[in-house]
Amino acid sequence: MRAPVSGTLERMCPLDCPDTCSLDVTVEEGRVTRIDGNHKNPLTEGYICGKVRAYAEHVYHPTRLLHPLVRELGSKKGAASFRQASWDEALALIAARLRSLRDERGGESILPCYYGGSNGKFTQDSSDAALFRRLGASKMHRGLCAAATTAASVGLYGGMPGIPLPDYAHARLIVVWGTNPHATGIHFVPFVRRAQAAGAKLVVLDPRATKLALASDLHLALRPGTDLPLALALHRWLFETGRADLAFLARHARGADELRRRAAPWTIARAAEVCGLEPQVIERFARLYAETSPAALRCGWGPERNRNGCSAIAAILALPAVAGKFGVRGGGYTMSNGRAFPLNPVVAEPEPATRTINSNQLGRALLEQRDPEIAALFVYNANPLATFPDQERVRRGLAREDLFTVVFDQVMTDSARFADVVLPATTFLEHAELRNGYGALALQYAEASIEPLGEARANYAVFAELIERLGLARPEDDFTPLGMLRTVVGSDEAARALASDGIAFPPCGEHPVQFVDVFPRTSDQKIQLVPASLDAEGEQPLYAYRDDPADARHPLALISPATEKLISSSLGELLTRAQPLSIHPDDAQARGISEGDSVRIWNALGEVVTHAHLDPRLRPGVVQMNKGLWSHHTQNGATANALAPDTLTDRAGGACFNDARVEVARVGS
Ligand SMILES: Nc1nc2c(c(=O)[nH]1)N[C@H]1C(S)=C(S)[C@@H](COP(=O)(O)OP(=O)(O)OC[C@H]3O[C@@H](n4cnc5c(=O)[nH]c(N)nc54)[C@H](O)[C@@H]3O)O[C@H]1N2
Ligand SMILES: Nc1nc2c(c(=O)[nH]1)N[C@H]1C(S)=C(S)[C@@H](COP(=O)(O)OP(=O)(O)OC[C@H]3O[C@@H](n4cnc5c(=O)[nH]c(N)nc54)[C@H](O)[C@@H]3O)O[C@H]1N2
Ligand code: SF4
Ligand SMILES: [Mo]
Repeated sequence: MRAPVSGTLERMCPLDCPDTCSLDVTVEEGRVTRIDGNHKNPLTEGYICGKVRAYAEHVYHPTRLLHPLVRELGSKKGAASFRQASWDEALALIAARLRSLRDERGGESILPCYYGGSNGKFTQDSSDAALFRRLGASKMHRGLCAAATTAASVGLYGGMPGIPLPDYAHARLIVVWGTNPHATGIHFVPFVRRAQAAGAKLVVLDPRATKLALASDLHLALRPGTDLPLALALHRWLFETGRADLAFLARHARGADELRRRAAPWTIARAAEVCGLEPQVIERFARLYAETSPAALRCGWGPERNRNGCSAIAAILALPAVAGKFGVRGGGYTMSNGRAFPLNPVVAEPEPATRTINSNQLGRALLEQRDPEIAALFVYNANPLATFPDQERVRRGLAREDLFTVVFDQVMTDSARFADVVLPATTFLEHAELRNGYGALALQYAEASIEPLGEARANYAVFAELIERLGLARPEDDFTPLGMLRTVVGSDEAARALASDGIAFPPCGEHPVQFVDVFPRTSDQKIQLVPASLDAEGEQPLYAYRDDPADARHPLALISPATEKLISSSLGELLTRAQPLSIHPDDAQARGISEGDSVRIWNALGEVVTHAHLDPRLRPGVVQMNKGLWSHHTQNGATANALAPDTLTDRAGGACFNDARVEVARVGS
């Protein structure tokens, strides 16, 4: 199917963002000239973020990969010294290497490396999954993001749809817990404002004074990683003061007594000390939450990115149950809405019983894994050097001369520089995609807006061709967009409707009320406040608090939240200015650091050199460098990820980026 040459096309944005905007893409003579929001997905309300309005700059950027590339003979890994190759040569080379490794060392010597947050159903877990399953490759656990939040929300509620974001306008109290929607999901902000205009109160829990925190009635600037004791103290207080909704719990939940027992050690005074807050502030929050309805809790991903991540999210999501906040419009919680649609996977064949490597420990796996050693790494839908923890270890792993690395991407990323073969990928404007929102309650299908640039190809086509070349094709395979659409939605009729309308809403409708229209999708439709499987999984029981990892030599907590300029590391080529370390003026003064000074930030894992920005909105003791930075953003090419440990959350194998503990000094002092 050829893309139209001119016109304004109804499309959607599949980038890793809760909002999944519906777009108007204007194409003139085969070139994208304008991208804006429309109203098709109601959450979009006709506007979009600056990143996607300017997305054509990414599509047509000079660093865009337009042809396959093969590493120059004799050049060093990481030197980015490539020669242009044909698709036929590149794919023949890859297929030959994958085949010989599978035959000689076993399929587990091959590791696919992806996260796929900006990819929909067509470009992640489609023909790529079929290829790697049929090769018997090692599997990758997607631990980078949402592993802990998913385990907690599925464990407690079976992935029940959350409060639709527009329904926050009906709340009398909004709790924004560890998310910064001004950067990470802008369409939520107006609903908060509308509620506030109608008299609702706003509470924000974040170590930084975000824009929403500055506009809030109560800001709890807790220490990073201490959400768990705070939430447990709220539970204890609710039970102790007779404000727990025992009738609701008896009817709709299991494990309330056990949760109460596990929360018992956490008095407000003790939590206040651990969280670094005044006890009165926590008590004020507790009262406000207990006494106000409807109360809506928007939980973000900030609380999951540390050693207590999974327990913390579970304890937070248990609050509306214990406080009896469900059953009214604007009451309950929202985490991810990614499970609102019952959808089939593109590839249903079972995963082989091969080993699983956690993406958070990629560097360690590349350097230390044996029996068999990882001999081929196939990177796509990810930029591991920029986004995975323990960057120096990842770098040493990618620098292995005996590792065969393929990087399939749209632009020359830091990771792609380490490849043996680079493959050029299409952007969402050049391929078809099907995307299920994780904030928006909508499923959207969009065809390509323009022809692929240069020789760029879509994931589904490239992996399907590798399947063919390796002789792994099966008669039932259909990795064409319409074939995959049919598989995912389950019938020709539903596929035709989606292909012509471009959008569908979930069976629960656009405005479900929790415990009226939607219920827990657990086996008995009850909330599991202490899910047995989660409880059994960790080294310690669920809700056991693990202490701050700081030591005397590394006293500062380094957090790396999202910036409005990037999506994870995507679009990093467009951000050309150096990026700072943000530090509180008190912490700066104690170290003789002034605005703009070059500073060294280090711990046992690595070191970053960049300039300092003094920011009084940070909690003292907390420093910040944004997530997703590239090597060109700092003076020594290292980023926050060089300081992020490859340790895991208490269960679910999640990332602990915000457990980085560091010291900072002025360069030259
Ligand atoms: N512009 C833009 N939008 C994005 C992204 C992006 O990179 N750029 N990324 C997308 C992706 S992949 C995701 S997962 C989402 C993430 O969306 P958010 O949940 O908003 O994620 P973060 O920016 O990582 O963190 C949110 C807030 O948590 C705070 N925080 C850090 N540690 C803690 C803690 O221990 N407890 C509490 N309570 N707060 C803490 C941070 O200061 C930050 O303000 O956004 C998506 N949207
Ligand atoms: N320090 C720190 N690091 C973090 C985090 C943090 O909080 N702190 N948070 C993490 C989070 S929330 C996430 S989700 C991860 C994300 O980590 P990654 O998944 O690595 O995310 P991106 O940086 O967006 O990388 C996606 C890459 O895939 C490419 N790509 C996009 N679409 C396609 C396609 O169709 N085909 C192919 N072949 N390539 C494509 C993009 O160009 C981009 O280079 O990062 C994590 N990294
Ligand atoms: S990144 Fe988010 S806000 Fe921006 S266009 Fe895409 S879905 Fe909308
Ligand atoms: Mo993420």
